[in-house]
Amino acid sequence: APRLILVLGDQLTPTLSALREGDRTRDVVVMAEVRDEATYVNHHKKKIALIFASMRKFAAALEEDGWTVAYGRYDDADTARSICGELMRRHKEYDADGVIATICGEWRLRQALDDCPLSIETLPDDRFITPQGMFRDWAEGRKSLRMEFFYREMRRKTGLLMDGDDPEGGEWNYDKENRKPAKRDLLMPAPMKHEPDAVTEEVLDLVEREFADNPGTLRPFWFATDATAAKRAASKFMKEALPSFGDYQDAMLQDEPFLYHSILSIYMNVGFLDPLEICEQAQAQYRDGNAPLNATEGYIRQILGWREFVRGIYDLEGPDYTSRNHLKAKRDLPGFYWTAETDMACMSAAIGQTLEEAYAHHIQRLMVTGTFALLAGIDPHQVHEWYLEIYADAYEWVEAPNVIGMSQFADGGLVGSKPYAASGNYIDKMSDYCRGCVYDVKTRHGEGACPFNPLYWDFLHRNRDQFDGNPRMAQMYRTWERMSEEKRDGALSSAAEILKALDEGERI
Ligand code: FAD
Ligand code: DLZ
Ligand code: SF4
Repeated sequence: APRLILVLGDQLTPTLSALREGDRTRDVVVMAEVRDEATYVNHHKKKIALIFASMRKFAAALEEDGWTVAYGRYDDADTARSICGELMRRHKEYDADGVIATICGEWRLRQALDDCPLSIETLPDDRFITPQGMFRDWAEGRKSLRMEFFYREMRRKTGLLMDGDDPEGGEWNYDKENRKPAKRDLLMPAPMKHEPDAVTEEVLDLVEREFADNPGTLRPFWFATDATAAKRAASKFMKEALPSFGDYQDAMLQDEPFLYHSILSIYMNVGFLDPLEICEQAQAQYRDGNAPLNATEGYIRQILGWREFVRGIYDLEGPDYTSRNHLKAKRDLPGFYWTAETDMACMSAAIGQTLEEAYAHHIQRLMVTGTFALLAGIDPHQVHEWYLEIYADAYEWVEAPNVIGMSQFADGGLVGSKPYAASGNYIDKMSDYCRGCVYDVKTRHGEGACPFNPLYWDFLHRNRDQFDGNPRMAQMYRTWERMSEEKRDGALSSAAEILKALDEGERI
């Protein structure tokens, strides 16, 4: 009897462990567009379109390769509601002998498959650079888990940017060179945009019909939906944008959503691009003299370091990670996260492009929408759900450590050693948003003051018992102490007004 080989929407890799284990002359690949996956949060329309179109093309490619694929379409009445339901249906249909799966990324689905009344053999997901078990071994016995030390280990293990036993150029990390504000440039690179073909158009129509009320703009839709197109996008990035990736990594510019970023997370996360190969391509650009070391090291660190590190944290911490709330933040997420209707120019830009493109780059996610939610004391679970919904690259294993951990400090400092709290000054330094804003970034409180300013002090003040002993926060508290009482009171009462306005749904 055939075995069923499960391939999920973010497992679109021909060398997936479950496919390697299967026998194409006998086994049946099961793929399905199911309600449970499409609705466990209200995904951005572009995210659903990306996944469904990519799944359909991947299934067709498998068939061309000689596989039998049992594909359940979303609008087919016979398709089950859940992955387990679909496996059960196909099990009966093919009188199958068990299921082979590659472990899924999210705890939610891992648990659903554990509860599924079928015999499922689960294989490791070796598309990550870290071998299974290595992160756990590395983490064991350490008092704190810092990305930087894990990253060095990964550099040594892979030999990426190594000069014998030493890091290339003598330093492990060139981050301090990567903090330049960007300048407008007519030759700014752009991500490769792909015309939808007939398969994608059919999916776009489906999404328009079935997910009309989901957030985000569906068209124009330009994501790659197969590995060949994704690889072309990667080559374009390596040649055109990587050389400046380092310098402008933390910069933001009005109406420039992409700057020198790669826009490759969407393709790595569905399985089209291999993270190690992408790191090797970046290294080759450096070795060939096409990209400087600070750019190449910075880029490789994001993938070899951060991406692998957060995956390890997610697996280590388990399913309750997303309900952590170390700072006990309880406020509801403001409505403008879904509409971009706010007078704060930075927030309006970051949210607006997110709704349009299902994309924002790291500093926008971290230091604009993330920092605002942190300062305003928004319930981290609501913040987590927003990020999981709204970005085309969002799966819990990568999103949650970034949101719950890095951005909202809701894990109490596991991912980051201090909260990413900052006043408007940071945004002003790294962007041109403040010039076009109704608020004044230089005013600390009172009429017309940039909301980030009083909220920043209010955040420090109300969480003092949490951070007082943190040496990385000492400077901030000393500054607060040195402020006159009048200024401190001014900041706190301005913050109270802003928070009241948020609670009452007033425009800010
Ligand atoms: P580039 O800037 O070109 O970076 C290159 C690659 O490095 C990315 O493609 C990505 O694979 C990897 N990378 C960079 N930073 C991180 C990071 N912190 N964690 C993991 N991988 C990283 N990334 C996701 O893939 N999915 C998410 O849902 C997600 N949610 C985030 C939420 C918050 C609050 C924050 C602060 C970051 C989040 N990130 C997430 C990480 C990062 O912002 C995105 O990976 C990046 O913006 C994707 O765009 P890019 O491909 O142009 O990245
Ligand atoms: C995100 C997503 C969506 C929207 N739809 C599907 C789907 O219909 N079928 C499927 O197999 N996968 C989908 N996915 C990706 C899964 O949610 C993802 O594989 C799990 O969250 C495990 O990481
Ligand atoms: Fe954002 Fe404040 Fe600058 Fe306005 S002034 S763009 S709210 S940081």
